[in-house]
Amino acid sequence: MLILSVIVSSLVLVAAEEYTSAQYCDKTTKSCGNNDEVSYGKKHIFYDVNPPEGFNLRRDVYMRFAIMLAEAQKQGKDNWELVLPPWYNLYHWRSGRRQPTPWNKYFDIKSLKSYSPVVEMHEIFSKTKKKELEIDVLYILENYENPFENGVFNEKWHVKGECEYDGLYWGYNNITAKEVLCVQFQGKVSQLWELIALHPHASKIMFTHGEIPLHDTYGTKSYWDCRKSMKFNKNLIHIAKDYIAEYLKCKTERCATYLSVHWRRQDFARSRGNQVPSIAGTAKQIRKAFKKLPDMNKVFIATDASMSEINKLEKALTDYGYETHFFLPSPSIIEEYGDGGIAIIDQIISSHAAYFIGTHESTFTYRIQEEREILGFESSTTFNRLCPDTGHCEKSTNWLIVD
Ligand SMILES: Nc1nc2c(ncn2[C@@H]2O[C@H](COP(=O)(O)OP(=O)(O)O)[C@@H](O)[C@H]2O)c(=O)[nH]1
Ligand SMILES: *[C@@H]1O[C@H](CO)[C@@H](O)[C@H](O)[C@H]1NC(C)=O
Ligand SMILES: [Mg+2]
Repeated sequence: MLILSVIVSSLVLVAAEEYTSAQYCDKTTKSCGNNDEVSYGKKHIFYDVNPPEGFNLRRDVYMRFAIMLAEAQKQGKDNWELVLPPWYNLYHWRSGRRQPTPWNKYFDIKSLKSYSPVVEMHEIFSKTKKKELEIDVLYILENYENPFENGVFNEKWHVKGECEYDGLYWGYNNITAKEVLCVQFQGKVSQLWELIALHPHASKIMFTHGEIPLHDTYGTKSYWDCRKSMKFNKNLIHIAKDYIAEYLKCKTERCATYLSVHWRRQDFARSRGNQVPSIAGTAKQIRKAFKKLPDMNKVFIATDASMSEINKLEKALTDYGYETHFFLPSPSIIEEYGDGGIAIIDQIISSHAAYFIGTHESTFTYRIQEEREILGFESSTTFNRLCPDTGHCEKSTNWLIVD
């Protein structure tokens, strides 16, 4: 009994000590604890995403973390910053950009920062005195084998123990982790604070598989506030607007001169063949939409299709009498912005069209629809989809903006 109480009280003491030193670390701008580098009083959350996931799902994962940090900040927890994971080796990006790319290439960082405490990786590097950046704790998130135990989805997590990280640290070979833990996780992203609290000394915590934690709330005001802050890099906006003015003859935010289509092909055409239309079927559906838009005959197609598919669709639409446009980047734009930038330009041009038709269940399409909600388009011009040639065609969900 006596022994037990001694153990308990010394545990309490240790915990108290940890608490004070953590407090001290937060306030100082110099080195603290066992951490021999300048941390300017901030702690950092890093994350990465399952490698095969594309750009637009990653934008959604960003929002989960950005909202988590912004909400914490509102509640006075203001010592954490989110490190923007550089873009590296994306599965769909075949040309250009083999180096880890910072977020400012694609987004307006000032605008991101106006919503949530985010920093670029190079800001962290520039404050790191050592040759390597050391993550204190790296959590490898895993799904539970059975998310519906006893038929219910409960929020929970379970640290399985130490394990190995075989990821790429966003393409950098000078990042390491002191401790790597595998943890099963299901539920909302804010539940990650519980994992963070297990390591009061840690100032750099990383999560892999950032796509596993879910939005705390989807489609609420915080969701849209965050979404509105995700403005694109100004140069990309300029390129898109110049194109719209020159080829689509529009100089306003909500154009009345063209219809746009997100025609998702590649892996969608291969693995969801019965959910996407044929080339002829696509042209027919565009013709049907034009019937509702008298006096309009310009169509802009955003697509990841091959050149031969593009030529076939263009021919079919031209035969119907429509003026058909695709954004064909110059070599210098490809060099400067790569496939990621070109995809964003396609998205911006699609966003401003009088009428939009997207691809079912494509996050690329979802992001265009959100942009159109922000621009104030009538939702009937936005939540339209290409249907398969035959069979059932489920209606698009209308994700309406909340101001
Ligand atoms: N330029 C361009 N690229 C596209 C288009 N559609 C898809 N892609 C590329 O394919 C990727 C698809 O992945 P993701 O963004 O996750 O969207 P999802 O797979 O359609 O949900 C995009 O990030 C682009 O790199 C398009 O219309 N234009
Ligand atoms: C790690 O490598 C990258 C790319 O070479 C470099 O920009 C960065 O400064 C390095 N980080 C550190 C802490 O030395
Ligand atoms: Mg995808």
